[in-house]
Order: sequence, then structure tokens, then C-alpha cells
Amino acid sequence: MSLLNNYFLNKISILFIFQILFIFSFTKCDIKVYDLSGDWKLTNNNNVTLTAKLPGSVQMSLYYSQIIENPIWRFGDTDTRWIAFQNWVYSRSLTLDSDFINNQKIVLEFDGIDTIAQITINQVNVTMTSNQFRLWRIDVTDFLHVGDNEMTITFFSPTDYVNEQAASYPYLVPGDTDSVINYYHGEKNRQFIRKAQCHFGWDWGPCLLPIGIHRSLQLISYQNLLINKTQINQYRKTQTTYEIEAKINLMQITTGSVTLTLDQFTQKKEFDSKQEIEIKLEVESPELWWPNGYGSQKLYELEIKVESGEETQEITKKIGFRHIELVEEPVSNSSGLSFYFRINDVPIFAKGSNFIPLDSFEGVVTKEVYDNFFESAIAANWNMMRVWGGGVYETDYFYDKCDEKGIMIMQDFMFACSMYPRNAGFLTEISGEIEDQIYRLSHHASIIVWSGNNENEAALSWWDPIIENPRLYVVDYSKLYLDTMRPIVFKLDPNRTFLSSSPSNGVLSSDPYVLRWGNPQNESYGDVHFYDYTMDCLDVSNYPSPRFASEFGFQSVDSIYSWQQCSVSEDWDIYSPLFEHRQHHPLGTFEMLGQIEMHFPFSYSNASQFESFIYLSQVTQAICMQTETEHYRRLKSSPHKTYGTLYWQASNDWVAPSWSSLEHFGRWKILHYFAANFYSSVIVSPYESAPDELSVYVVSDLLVPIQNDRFSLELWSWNGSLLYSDSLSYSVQPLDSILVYKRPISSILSAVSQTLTRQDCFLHFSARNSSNLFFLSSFYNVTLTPKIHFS
Ligand code: BMA
Repeated sequence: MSLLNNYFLNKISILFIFQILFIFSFTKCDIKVYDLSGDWKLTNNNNVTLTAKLPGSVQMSLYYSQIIENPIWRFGDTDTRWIAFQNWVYSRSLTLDSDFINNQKIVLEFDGIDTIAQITINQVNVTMTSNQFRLWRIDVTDFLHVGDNEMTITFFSPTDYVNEQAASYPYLVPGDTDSVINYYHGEKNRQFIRKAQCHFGWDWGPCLLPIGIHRSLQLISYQNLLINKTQINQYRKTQTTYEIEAKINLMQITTGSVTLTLDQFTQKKEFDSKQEIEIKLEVESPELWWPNGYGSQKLYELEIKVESGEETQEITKKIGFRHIELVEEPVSNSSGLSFYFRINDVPIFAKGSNFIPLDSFEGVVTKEVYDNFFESAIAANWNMMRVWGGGVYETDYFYDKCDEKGIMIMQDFMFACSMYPRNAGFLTEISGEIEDQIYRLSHHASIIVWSGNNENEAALSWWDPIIENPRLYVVDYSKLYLDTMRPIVFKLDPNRTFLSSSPSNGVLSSDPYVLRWGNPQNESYGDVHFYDYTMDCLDVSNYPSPRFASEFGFQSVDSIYSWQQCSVSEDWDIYSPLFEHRQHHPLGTFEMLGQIEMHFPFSYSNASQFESFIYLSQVTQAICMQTETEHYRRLKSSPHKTYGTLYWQASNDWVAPSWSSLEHFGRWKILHYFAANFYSSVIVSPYESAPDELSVYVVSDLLVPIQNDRFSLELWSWNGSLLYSDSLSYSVQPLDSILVYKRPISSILSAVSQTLTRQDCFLHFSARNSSNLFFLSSFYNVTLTPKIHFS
């Protein structure tokens, strides 16, 4: 491995450096980069030794070396579990020349080391890492020399680690119970490690426990000047002036100047013996960044130049200007407070989904996989996603795509469905993580709100030990999210709102900072997660009327094409050991069947019906989700003022029954096609508002009125004849939802004939470019010849 000296003369090296250090553009400096990605020796110090690539994981390296099957093939999750119970050592040599070593300082950078690892250089311990979410910058100047050096990274078993931590913690920290772990085929005590919580198994995902380094790793040597991290906030100062507030954090105390430039706007500041410099730049009348569907996504290049003596370093960040408000104010004729996002003074109805990692192994998620995902998101008219707290803080590429596409992000911090320890070491680790991630992410226009965790406030009522001793766990909860996390977010990113949890009810008072405790699922405040799998999903009266539905969903099953990619034909049966193994949601299959049987003439008796079951599970999920989402959209202008629908869940990290609208390999489930319709800017939306009472709404997310458009209704027989039609003129104000048509269903039927029944026909509606159907009876008893039959 050659040292990257004289790289200014070497085109290939320059390209290479720009790939790995794309944010740096050097004008004059002594920064040298030694990329540590590539081949390493990997061993468990027992029976396995191989050459493995980093970034990468032990599991995928074993698979690529044909030592194990693909972990997502059939029972790979449990067959490969032994890997997580061992320690794994990566080692390599690196030859450094005097140009590299003679710089003042050398830093070892890891952007994602997963998780508990001891790093040694030339047999000397350098440091331990213990948090997948930190951006490690480790001073290794004194450990390296000119010539050959040895580096080893020893990963300790994450399962042994969490079990030891749980055993030595002074009291129980409730989380997944034994029975949940059993359903997930997962591992316990995930709350004791700062590692993606879904790596331990989830109700849709496998327990694969990746071990390794999933983002960049490199050595950087420098003289005096190296930018460590930057944090960029921007806010609207006057109606037309935006102010960028930048913090430039250097690796060490330095004297010099920093210049911010954006188009014709520039600001320079001298600094003397500082490690962090704060500088502001006013930008007059910038073109604004808008959520998808409301305008374009203008992004500007912000150049940050730091000079110190002869040394200069420049980096650029892409930023978009937008004014974000989370509006929580009294609503007329309603108790509680509104909860909606106003971007650039426009109330935005949030449409989208909850994002979970696209794969357990980050290396598998290439740019093409992300590109494909975002193409699907935009095709389904999403304008928002929530990055869910049981996964990871996503890659830079992910947030860049959100910026480019206009997908607003509710960003959870990575805590989910559990209580967490709160000893000093754990809180210190979390503080570092929160700070690292806010520095890394704050410049992204797409991120509009932070949320402390997924459902941990709701979880305060989930388990007996908490019910028996609630004060203990409420104090723990407050200590972590309100006293540790919140002040860091407030200090570093005052322009974005911090929500304690999703769901939550917001605050009773901001000074003193007091939560509106109580059931966080209160429909009158904040966001709500709602699930009910046994009700009739087509009966709208079963749904809540929340301010913001940040989670709701129904399971379905991936297409046979996806099962073919991870299993064999004997697995294609809901009673097969593999299908049962992959159904992690207790009773999930029977809830899907129950929902199907409520609406379709189908009952499952053997494997020959597996594909029909898949199809009907997807159709049922799609019609249920359409019914629920349209219900929320209709409520926009009602006193409920519902202003958000983020369905659970976007995609899945393997092939298994799940709530997703996209399958693991990117295929669209039927729900995704439906979402493209029910999320269009204008929908015509019928429902039965009372027995026999048909109400039809037109819901518009347009910024312009719809004037004197025609609404039409058609009654069709199941055998294909148009029986009746009606039409009328309507107008809708911008961003409004209005009732355009109301009539007893019986009167529409009797307008055709006294003998016509609801089983004989269905309704079709159109308004503007939108059309919709309304079925007057369940599909199993419609009068259609031949009868609907699913084998
Ligand atoms: C929600 C989520 C996830 C879960 C989903 C489906 O509550 O936050 O934890 O996967 O429900 O059960």
C-alpha cells in the first residue's frame, strides 16, 4: 500500500481523495489522507481467517468468501448467529512515508464503527469505541512511525457485551420481553448498546447483528489546520433576509481567518487562538427550498474557507433556505392544540412514510438502491418521511437526496420501544452522539424536526415493572431525553423544534420546560401512532381523528418474486417453518387472513393458495391504507385539523411479512401504487359518513383555487353497465378540503330501480384529474357472474 504523498501530481490519487473526502477541497495545505478502506485480514482467532474488505461487515465478508450462506437466505439469520457471539479481529499493515509522518498531527477517523472495538497500533492500545453513531476522531500521532505499521481492530461480541452490561446494571431496565425476543428470533438487552436497535430483531426484521465498519475510515495528517466538523444553521431574520450561522470546529486551537461565501454574499472573520469559530452570513432574497409538490428545491453551495498562516482548507455544504414552523396553537371548535408544519408560511399536509434501514448491512445499500428508493418515494407523491429511532442516522447520501427531492424529515434520535440505562458513562456516550449527529446533519434543508425517540414515552405504560415503580422510570426517562438530550439540541440547533418522543403531546410550558405528560396518544395534541388489525379496516368510524398520524399501517406479504430470491418452493406456505419464522408479529398472519376474509371470498387451507394469499394480503393492505389515509386527508379543514400522514413503513430490510409499501428488493407492493393516487395533490374522496349516507370530499393541497370544476358520479353494475350518472360544479379554496356531494345511497339506487341492491353495483367518482371508487358491499357477496373466486 503506497503512501498518498505528492498527490497533487497524481490524478488518480486526487480522484480517490475526492471520493473519500468529498467535502474537502484543498487550495494550499498540508493535509494528507491515507485511506484505510480496502483489504484487511479478518480472523476470529480460532478456525476462521480470511481477507475482508472495509468498510464492510464480518457477516458479509464471510458470505463473500463463501464461508457462510447469504445471511438473508432462508434461516440465515439464526444460522449465522454464532458470528455475533465471537470476537473478530481486523488487521493490516500500512506503510507511511516521512511526508505523512512529519506533519504535526495524525488523526484516525471512523464514521461508523459497529460497535465495541479495541483499536491498537503497533501493539499499543489506542482507544476503545462503543457507539455505532459517533464520528470518531482519534489522535494517533504518537502511535505511528515512518515505514511499516500494524493496525488491529478487535470487535467484541455485541451480544456478550449487552448481557454483561444488563447483568451489572443495578436494576432492571425494561425492554423486549422473552416472548417478544422469541417472536423476533432476536437477542435481548439491546438497550445497553449504542447500536441500531433493529439489529437485535424487530417485528418486521431479522436479528443479524452486523459487526464491522460501515462508513469511511482513514488517517489524516496535518500541520496546524484541519477542520474537524462544521455546523450550519439558517433562519429567517426578516421576510427576505436569511442568516446563516456557522460553527467551524477545528481539530486544534489555531489563529487565522474564516470566510463564508454564498453566491455574491461573503463574510470574513479573523480569529485568535480558537478551536471553534462562530460566523454569520446574511443572504438577501434567496430562492427558497420547498417540500415536494409545493415548489422547487433550490440548493446553494456554501463555501467555508479557513486560513491560518500558509495553510488553507476549504469545504462546501449544500444548503436550502426555508422557514420552518411547527404550529401548535388553539383550534376553533376543538380542544387541544394544532400540530402542523408551516414551511415558508405555507401549511404543509405531510404525506409519506416511516423510514427504516433498507438493509441490515449498510454496505449492500448502494447509491443505486437509494436512487431507486427515492424514485419510488417521489412517484408516490411523498413530501415527508420520519427516520425511525430503531434504525440508524442515515448516510449523507440519503439526506442529500431528501434535500434534492424535497422530502421533509422528522429525525428521531436512535432510541426505540424500550427504557434505557442512565448511568454517567451511557449519558456521556449519548451526549457525544447527539452532538456529532447535529453537527453532521444540521445543514440539511430537509430535516425539519428532531424527536427524542420512538414510542419510549408511550412505553412508560407497557411493562409491569414500570407500572409497579413508575417514578423510577419517569425519572430515568426525563434524565435522558429532557435533561441530557434536549439541552444539547436547544443549544446547537435552536431553529428546529425538539419533540421529546414520537408520539408525544408537546409541552405544557417551555420555560420551565415541562412536558404535557399523560397518554402520548392523545388525539388533541401532537402526533399519534394508531394500529388496530382486527377491526373492519373499511369502516371509517374505527379510526381516530388525530392532529398528525405519524404511524399507522397493516401488514402484507412480499410478492412471490421476492420470496424466490431468498427461499425455496417448500417455504411458500403460511404454515411452512420459514414463513412462520419470518412472521415476527404475534398473530400477524391470522390478522391478515381475518382482514382478507372480512372483504373477500377466500380462506386459506393449503400451500397452493400461497400466491393468492400474497395477492389478497397486498390488495387488502392497499384498500385499508387508502381508507385510513383519505380519512385523515379529509379532516384537514375540520376542527380536528389533521395535517400529517406518515404510514408505517416505507420499505423492509429483508423479505418477510411487514407493513411496508415497498419490498426489500425495491418492488412496489399494491399499496405503493395506491399511495401514488391517495397522495396526489387533489383527491376526490368518498365515504359512508353514516349508515346509507354517502359523502364525497375534494381535498386539495394546491396553492391555487380550483374554480368551477366538474364533479361527476357514476353508478356501474358489476357486470359492466353504466346505470346512473350525476354531476355538479364545485370550487375549492387553496389547501382546503370540502364536502362536494352528500346523498343517501338508497336514493341513488332507487333512481335506477327499486330492486337494485348494494351488491349489484359500485360507484365511480371523478373531479379534476382524480378519480376514485366506492364499493357498496363486501366483495364476497357482490352479484357478479361468474362469482369472484380465489383459489
Ligand atoms: C410501531 C413502530 C415499530 C413497529 C411498528 C409495527 O409502533 O414504531 O416499532 O415495527 O409499530 O408494529
